[in-house]
Amino acid sequence: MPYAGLIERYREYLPVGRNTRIISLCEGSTPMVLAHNLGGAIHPKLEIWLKYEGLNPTGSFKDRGMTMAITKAVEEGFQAVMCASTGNTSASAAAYAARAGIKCVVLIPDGKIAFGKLSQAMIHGAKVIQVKGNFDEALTLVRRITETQPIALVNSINPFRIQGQKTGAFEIIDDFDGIAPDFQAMPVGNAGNITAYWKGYKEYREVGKVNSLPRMLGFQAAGSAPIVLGHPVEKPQTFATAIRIGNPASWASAEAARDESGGVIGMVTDHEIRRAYEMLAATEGIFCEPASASSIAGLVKLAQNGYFEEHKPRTGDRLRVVCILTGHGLKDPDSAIKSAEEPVTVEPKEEEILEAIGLLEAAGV
Ligand code: AN7
Repeated sequence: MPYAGLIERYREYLPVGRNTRIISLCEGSTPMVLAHNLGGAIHPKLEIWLKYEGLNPTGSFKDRGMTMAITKAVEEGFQAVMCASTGNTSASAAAYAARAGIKCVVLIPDGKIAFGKLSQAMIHGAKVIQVKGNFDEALTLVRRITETQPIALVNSINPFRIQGQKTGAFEIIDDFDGIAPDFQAMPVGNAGNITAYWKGYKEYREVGKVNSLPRMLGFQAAGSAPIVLGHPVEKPQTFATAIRIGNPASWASAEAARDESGGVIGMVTDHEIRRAYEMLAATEGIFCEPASASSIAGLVKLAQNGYFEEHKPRTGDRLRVVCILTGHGLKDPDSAIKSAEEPVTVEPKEEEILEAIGLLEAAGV
């Protein structure tokens, strides 16, 4: 049978019954790409693997949680779901709700979500409401409304979201034949995903699928770094709009993941994120969205600060790092176009094209 999505793959670890109607778009089982150009350049001791979550059906890791959240909302009899979102959650919720045949309402910060994500929520038929405020304010409203209305909340405070997203950790362990990477690096926004991965790793250890656990490395954007600063950020800023979040709902469990794993939650500037974003695209052929590149930017920063010197590889002679590239670059074409060189425009003539690519003399024209 064709691949049927992550609930089928990891059914025994998920709260679904034999008769549960699974709402799936065949998410999960994403590629793990070895960053053979970038790895050594960041630090010779590192072997960096890129878990390309942008290849999920709606282009982000949110689909892992959404297949579970929508499956359970339908099972519980809900006719509508709702979320606040910096973009990807709304795209995913809209798609899975469409597939389930239920309504979806999304609250997004006015003007602060990437265009690809907005287009997804719209085309899948969600009711899109732009709030003149930030994500944190929108989430507060969604929490309040779903407490009294017959609408299921599908943000990551919904425990089924975390259940679905923990399968990312299972896949990593399965890909490496039961050996945990030394480190896992990822962006941190509302902190659901770091919570979910850590839960997944620990559960896999409990059932004997793995003996050791990775150190969790989470990265926030410097303008939106509440966990690093130790207090909420009232007006979060960053061009990586996916993680423009000032008061993460899963703050405490993100700190627990960091502390229990002996990891780090750090911050990276927009400039550092942009460099990492460009480097990944230019040297590995991997196009992720800006927020996702913060994981690479964070590794660069830790390497520069000598962080990896104090650690010994679990296996082999290099430290194995898995970077979670949470969203696809096509989500945010505006950021790519702003980052890269502008195309040239020429007349439809051979010599103009040869000149544009610097081959005019070589061609002897
Ligand atoms: C590409 O869509 O919060 O720390 O509303 O889209 O689990 O929040 C997105 C977050 C990282 C951070 N990378 O994950 C939303 C939303 C991408 C993201 C994060 C998000 P969490």
